[in-house]
Parts: sequence; C-alpha cells; structure tokens
Amino acid sequence: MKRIAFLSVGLFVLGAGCWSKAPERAPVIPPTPVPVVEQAASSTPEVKPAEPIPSVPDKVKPDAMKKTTPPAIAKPVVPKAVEPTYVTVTMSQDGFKPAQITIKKDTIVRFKNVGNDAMWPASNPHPIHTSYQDFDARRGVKPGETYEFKFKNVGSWGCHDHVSPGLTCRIIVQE
Ligand SMILES: [Cu+2]
Repeated sequence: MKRIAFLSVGLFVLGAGCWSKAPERAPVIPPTPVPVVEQAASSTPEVKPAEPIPSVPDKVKPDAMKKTTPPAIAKPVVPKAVEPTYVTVTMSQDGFKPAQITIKKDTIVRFKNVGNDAMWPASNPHPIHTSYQDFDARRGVKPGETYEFKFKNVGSWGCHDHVSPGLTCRIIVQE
C-alpha cells in the first residue's frame, strides 16, 4: 500500500510538473518576436537605394564645369588697343608718298622730309589752313626732320606743302 501511495504521489507530482511545464512553454513560444526581426531587416534595405542617388550629381558636375569655362575666357579679351598707331608719309620735291591715306581716329601721322629742301605740311585751303587749323606744321620742316600730327577729327582733310602749294595730299580719318 505504501508503494502504491508513493507512486500515486509521484504521479501527482509528475502530473503537476506536466501541467506546470505545459503552461510555461506555451507563453514562452509566442513572445519570440519573429515578425519584429523581419521589420528591422526590411528597414535596412530601404536605406541602401538612397546610396546610388549621390553618384548622379557627380556625373552632372563635369558638364557644368565645361559650360562655365568659355565665358570666363571671353571676358578678359575686351580691353585692348590703347597704344597709338603710327603711319609715315614721306615728302620731297616729288610730292607726298603716299599722296592719300585712310586712317583710324587718333592715329599719329609722321610727315618725314626725305627731300633736299624744307617743306611745310598744312591743311587746306592755302594759305589760311582753316579746314583743320591744328593740322599745320607752322614752320618749314628741314630735310631729315619729321613733323608728327595726331588726327583726332574724323573727316577727309586735304593738305599741301605751304612752300610749294602744288604738292598736295589727303588724309581720310575714320572712326
Ligand atoms: Cu599753305
């Protein structure tokens, strides 16, 4: 009888253990949050597609550099032509050579006497030289000497040798 009672007690204990273990296992299994891990994993791939986006602006940058380069070169080309331009006209008893020239405004003409006698270049008309009063040597230019005059006024200016008025020339000044 004692053995039967002991076994029955042992069965009760085992049964209680089974009952107690069964409810313990049941709550343990569901709490394992398997879907939570999937959400965390799904959040990481969303960040990856954002990485290739910055590579696109890198390709656009070289094109922008090429477009900005040409205007930078065109700007410094503007300032030029500050030094005066010189043109030489020789004069002798054979006349002015060349007898007619066309020049830009502010060009300096060098009347060089290559003859044997003094010459006096001046604007028309002889003898008053009023068409371009400043254009007048006002003296005889000796052989070997040069009379320089800067033509600031636009126009067609007839000229002559005041010593030998038959020797004529023409200076055409343009803008
Ligand atoms: Cu004259």
